Amino acid sequence: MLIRLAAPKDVRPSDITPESMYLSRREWLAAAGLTVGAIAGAAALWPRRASAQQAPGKPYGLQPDDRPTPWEDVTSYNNFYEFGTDKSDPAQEARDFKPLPWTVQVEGLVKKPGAYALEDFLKPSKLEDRIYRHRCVEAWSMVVPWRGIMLADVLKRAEPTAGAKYVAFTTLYDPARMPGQRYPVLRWPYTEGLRLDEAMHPLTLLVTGVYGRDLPNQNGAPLRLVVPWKYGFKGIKSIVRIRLTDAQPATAWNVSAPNEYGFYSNVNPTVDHPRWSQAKERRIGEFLRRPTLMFNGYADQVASMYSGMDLRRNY
Ligand SMILES: Nc1nc2c(c(=O)[nH]1)N[C@H]1C(S)=C(S)[C@@H](COP(=O)(O)O)O[C@H]1N2
Ligand SMILES: [Mo]
Repeated sequence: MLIRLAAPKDVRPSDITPESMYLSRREWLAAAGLTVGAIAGAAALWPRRASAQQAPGKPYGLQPDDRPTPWEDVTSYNNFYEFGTDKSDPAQEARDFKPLPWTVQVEGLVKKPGAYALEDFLKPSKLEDRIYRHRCVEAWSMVVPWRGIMLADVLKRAEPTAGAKYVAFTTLYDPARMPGQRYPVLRWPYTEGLRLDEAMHPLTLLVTGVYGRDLPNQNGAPLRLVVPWKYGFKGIKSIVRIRLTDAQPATAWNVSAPNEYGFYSNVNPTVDHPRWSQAKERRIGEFLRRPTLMFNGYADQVASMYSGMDLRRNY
């Protein structure tokens, strides 16, 4: 499906990317010695080199040959259908989106429901930098230095009642600000869900930043979910509502194509998508495809949550 949202706008003059904050002292000294002309040309190259070892954050589930994906790729190759269906659309079409002020509603089966300004929602929690693998259902992957808080922290504060079994998430619905919502590509607003134990897992993050900076709009500003052992579409962006429920919630991709996208969507190289294999993945920026790992490399931490479940049926 081809959707033209607007005439392509000029590319913004390239700002210094956040990765440049993590250049080594030697690289900074080298940079200082360069002429103005050389700096302009080299600016695009240094971040690529610097990102490999110097992204902020503690590595989680990484393999020895995993390197953080450059900032440029993380912020220009995106899925965010509210801003267009091409990978390059969100970076263009979301440029003028103003995420603040933002309100997050916590509701449903909790003792302490509430609507919070984003600052108040985040304040009691510890912000952490964590580098995670990121595997899209379309068989590409990245390694991303996220910044965020543990979803468990938010849920505990809301005090789920005994009947709470699932957590449902909803993206902002505002077609005036999210032009992709004027087209029936998915059922809007985008929704996602987790089982309560998955939501409480310490790896599950509510993300507010990438590379130590606030989330760019195209990555789901100002607040998105990241569940590193699941396909990327579980990572719902621009969240306005978190609802505790007793029944399994509807999810946008399951509603649109139930035979292709299930509720669980755990990364699983042995269960193919009906239209392609999930055995391998293309790491953005690399040429050869890599084998996909069970639970995206987080099996030690999460496999026990699914013991006794048929992962072929619960895809
Ligand atoms: N609201 C909303 N959230 C979304 C999507 C979307 O289209 N709308 N796309 C999902 C998909 S398919 C992926 S792979 C990730 C991509 O996140 P990234 O652009 O930060 O890599 O966001 C997910 N969250
Ligand atoms: Mo995806």
